[in-house]
Amino acid sequence: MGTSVNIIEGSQVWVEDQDQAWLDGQVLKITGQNAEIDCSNGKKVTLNLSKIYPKDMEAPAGGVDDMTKLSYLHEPGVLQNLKSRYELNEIYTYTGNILIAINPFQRLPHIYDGHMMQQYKGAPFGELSPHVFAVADVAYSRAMVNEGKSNSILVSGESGAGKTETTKMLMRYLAYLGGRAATEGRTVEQQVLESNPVLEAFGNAKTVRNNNSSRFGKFVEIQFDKHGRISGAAIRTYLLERSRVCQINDPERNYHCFYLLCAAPQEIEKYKLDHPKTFHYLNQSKCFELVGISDAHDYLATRRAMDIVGISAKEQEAIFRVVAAILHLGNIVFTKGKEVDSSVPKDEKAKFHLKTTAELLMCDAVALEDALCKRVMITPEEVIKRSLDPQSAAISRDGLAKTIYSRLFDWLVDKINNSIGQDPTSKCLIGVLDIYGFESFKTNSFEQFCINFTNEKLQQHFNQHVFKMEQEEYTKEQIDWSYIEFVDNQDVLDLIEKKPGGIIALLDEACMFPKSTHETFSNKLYQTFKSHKRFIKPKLSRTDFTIGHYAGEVQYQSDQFLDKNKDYVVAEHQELLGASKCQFVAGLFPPPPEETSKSSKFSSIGSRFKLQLQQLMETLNSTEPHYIRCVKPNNLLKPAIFENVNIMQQLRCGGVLEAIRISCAGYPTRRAFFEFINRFGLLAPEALEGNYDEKVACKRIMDKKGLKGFQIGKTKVFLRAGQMAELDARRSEVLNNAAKIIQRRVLTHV
Ligand code: AD9
Ligand code: MG
Repeated sequence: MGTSVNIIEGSQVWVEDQDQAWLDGQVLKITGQNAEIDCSNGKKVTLNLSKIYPKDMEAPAGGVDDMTKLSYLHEPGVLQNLKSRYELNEIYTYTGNILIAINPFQRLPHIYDGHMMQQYKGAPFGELSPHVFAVADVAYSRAMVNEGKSNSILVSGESGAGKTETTKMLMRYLAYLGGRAATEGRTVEQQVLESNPVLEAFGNAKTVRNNNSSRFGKFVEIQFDKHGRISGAAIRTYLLERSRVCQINDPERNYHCFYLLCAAPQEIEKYKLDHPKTFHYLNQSKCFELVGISDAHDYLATRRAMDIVGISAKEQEAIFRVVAAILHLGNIVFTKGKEVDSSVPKDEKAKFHLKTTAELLMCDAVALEDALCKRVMITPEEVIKRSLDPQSAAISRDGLAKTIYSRLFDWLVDKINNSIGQDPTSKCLIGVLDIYGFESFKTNSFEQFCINFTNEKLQQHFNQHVFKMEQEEYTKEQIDWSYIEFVDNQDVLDLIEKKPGGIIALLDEACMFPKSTHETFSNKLYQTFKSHKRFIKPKLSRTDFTIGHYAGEVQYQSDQFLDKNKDYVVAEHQELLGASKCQFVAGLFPPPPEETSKSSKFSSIGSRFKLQLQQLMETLNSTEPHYIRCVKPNNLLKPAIFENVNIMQQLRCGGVLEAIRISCAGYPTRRAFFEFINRFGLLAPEALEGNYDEKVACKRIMDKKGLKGFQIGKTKVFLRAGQMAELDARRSEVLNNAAKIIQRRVLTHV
């Protein structure tokens, strides 16, 4: 994107800066390829011309609502534009068809109210200020006009960037467009909307990045009938974080539902509950309450939402009974038993929790203890019951808690889907995707691996789409353009998902082979991908591996990969709960399907996830996509703080810069003929004499200035990156000279 020919002494420019990402300043002196710059913060720096970018001095103070309107499409220009808009609480900006949304971290007045919805309804795209409603409106009208072509809205961004809030806004707007006049009873759109609080109560938790972080991915498909009314919906969820149920870090929280239940006075006695600090699954962190949130209030709100989505009172009772049972289960602490390597509940308290858990799950207490503390071993000769030591018993207990919880979550999703109902005749669908963004932490495990895999998939989809849109614009203007290269991430995807031989396949192999450890698994990776461009073996570790993702390198710790990839339920647990006297609990543990062969029994989280993603991509590929990129302006979760470096990084990861790069590789700046002539006519006044043809005049201006590679379309001039800046530089020379001449004249007259 760099252009330097147009930078002269006195030019206003942007220079790269470690702390601020970009600093503005003025060029003092140019010596050869180096420029000395006086930065606005007082710093003086000398940099190679290729490292500095011209600053657009004519950019409007409040920014432009679409990046493609920027004269200079480069990183600092993009950042400056977002910043000046954010200062005015303009949180939405387009980059062509992509909507960038910067989290305001405060309720902005009126921007989502009924009046706003009314305004956006049917308004041509781009006529009103950028908004989520505008994106939803395009999706809806395209879907309705173009019957048979589904639309999807893909919302992405890092944790806390505002994906879920944005998704809810989109759903509200679609419900408004496709809703019926208020009638008695539940309507489909009401059910669709109320599915959100239910899923959030069970699938969201406070993390350090977001007080209401979704710990699962979600694709909601809203179906419309031929009159444009919502007629059904389907919710698909992805990869709920299971480990959180029994392990949390300070100052995070477990899933909201646990705290909601402990705060409900009417339930405490029934389920023998107490303050969250008395439960092991909750007290590993000292955070119990959330500022500004009443768990007791949210409990009632969740129950109301459950009513609306069609979960019966009896089912609700069972759901919360299971939630309580998980809390009690976590408090069953083990100690060594009489025999070697055996375990028993530690004390009276542990026995109380064991008994309570069994009561709530309606299963036999002795059978529960056995299921936790013993394992049945089947050898060719006999069947023996082996005892587990206290540590293994605790692992067994946590495994049970995770299985129950994730099945409960899946049950809720199924129930909501069944109760809302599908419209098999619907030809018009709008899908909304709210899925975790790229993650790179200090330690990265299997979850990050899956999440980043998802993002690679979506990134490929995004690139291909942006690319296609560019091409379409060029075709429309009938200009020829040769194929422009863009960075394809197919090589990373192959590394991860190729069958056979990709990381997921190798992981599955390792999981099937009883003697594997994470060491043998890592070694296998090192051998296999020794010369893979995207795979790196870190120097200081013998089991970590690094993947060069499109958004940056991530180093993964392999030690829990095998365990986390294995997807099986301990047979004893299955048997115990399958026999529960509570129909609801037993229903969560249906008898496993008859095994046909040993190998078909093996199922892994990684492979299942890969399959789910494949299906998602197939769905998305059959839709017309719309993209919303959410950006988190700071890590303090506070309004009005705009952290340059942080935001730049997200624009990079979200592919916004890549989209800009793709566009820069072609003809990033377009100007209608008359606009172009108004601005640059003075560079070739002779071209504008008499009755001139606009098209010819534009070409003459360009030719006179010796510019090459541009294109003249049907209505617009298409400029290569940097050409606009160059024309501007020539233009200011002309203006300066004119000013000097006038000045001289004035002086000589005095
Ligand atoms: V995560 O990956 O699920 O951890 P999200 O979903 O991207 O994350 P979320 O939508 O939950 O983030 O937004 C985080 C918080 O930012 C919300 O709880 C709000 O307090 C705040 N937020 C986000 N968007 C808006 C908005 N448009 N207006 C006001 C907002 N506040
Ligand atoms: Mg979320």
